[in-house]
Amino acid sequence: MNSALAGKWIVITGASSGFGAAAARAFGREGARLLLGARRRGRLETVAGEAARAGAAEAHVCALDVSQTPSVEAFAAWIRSRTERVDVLINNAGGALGLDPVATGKDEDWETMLQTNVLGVLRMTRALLPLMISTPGSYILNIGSVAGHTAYEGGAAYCAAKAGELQITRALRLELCGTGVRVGTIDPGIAETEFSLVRFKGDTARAAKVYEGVAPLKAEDVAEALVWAASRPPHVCVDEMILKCADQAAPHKLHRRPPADR
Ligand code: NDP
Ligand code: 8X3
Repeated sequence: MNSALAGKWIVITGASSGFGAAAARAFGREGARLLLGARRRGRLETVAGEAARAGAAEAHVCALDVSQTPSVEAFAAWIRSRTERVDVLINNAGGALGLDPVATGKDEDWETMLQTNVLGVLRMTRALLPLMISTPGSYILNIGSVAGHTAYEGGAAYCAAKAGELQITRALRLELCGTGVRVGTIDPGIAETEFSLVRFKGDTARAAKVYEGVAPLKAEDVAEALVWAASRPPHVCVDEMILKCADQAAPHKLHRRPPADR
């Protein structure tokens, strides 16, 4: 157990699957207190149980839709009813919808991507900032993506959203310098979670093809990076971290093993 995180209050958005769920289990192993949000409450309860069994001091869940301001405000009120401090906020909720070129892109996909990945981060941060400014050494950790650094075909809205997340992180870092609140972004490359299943709207075969022949990041790899960043001493801020699997040198440069070598 890393005593730096024992008993700390950790808020994780999008904790019902993927990176968020793995982070809940990983911070649980450190003995932290967890406040978990996402839309699928049943899945959240399962994750909270796993985190508690892993060693979390406390693990609580609340339904949250980061694309809706009233939902974010209600989530923040629920947090304030449980604690006067937030040590770490992990803005992880988000994802991609579709891989259409701009010419055939759909309004509803673009709107959802910008609502969750961009406005969700702004709303959640605004709602919890008072609790973080009053907590010495607190840390806002956003989940970006290599897509925020490098564009790819079919990714215009998602890449724009993650580039937006990166610039929000940078602006906040400047705004909060001197308050003691740290701000950083962890930007992963290809990782096997429900991300592609969501992007391709339940098409399991298309989602599986994304990872064919590569050894992608696991959700646990990203969770370990979050735990490492969050457990640095208060004078250290991990501003920006890009994390890719060895098989991915750039979004387009993926080493795929031939079937015989898998
Ligand atoms: P998952 O689809 O497994 O997890 C996404 C999480 O976000 C779920 O818990 C989902 O919960 C939650 N979520 C989505 N929309 C909302 C919403 N409106 N309000 C609240 N919660 C929401 O994918 P990942 O774990 O991979 O994705 C996590 C983050 O990592 C995302 O921001 C994604 O863009 C980013 N990312 C993913 C990469 C990858 O290759 N997997 C690489 C780089 C970044 P629910 O549906 O229950 O609301
Ligand atoms: C997810 C990684 O490369 O599919 O953010 O956009 S990628």
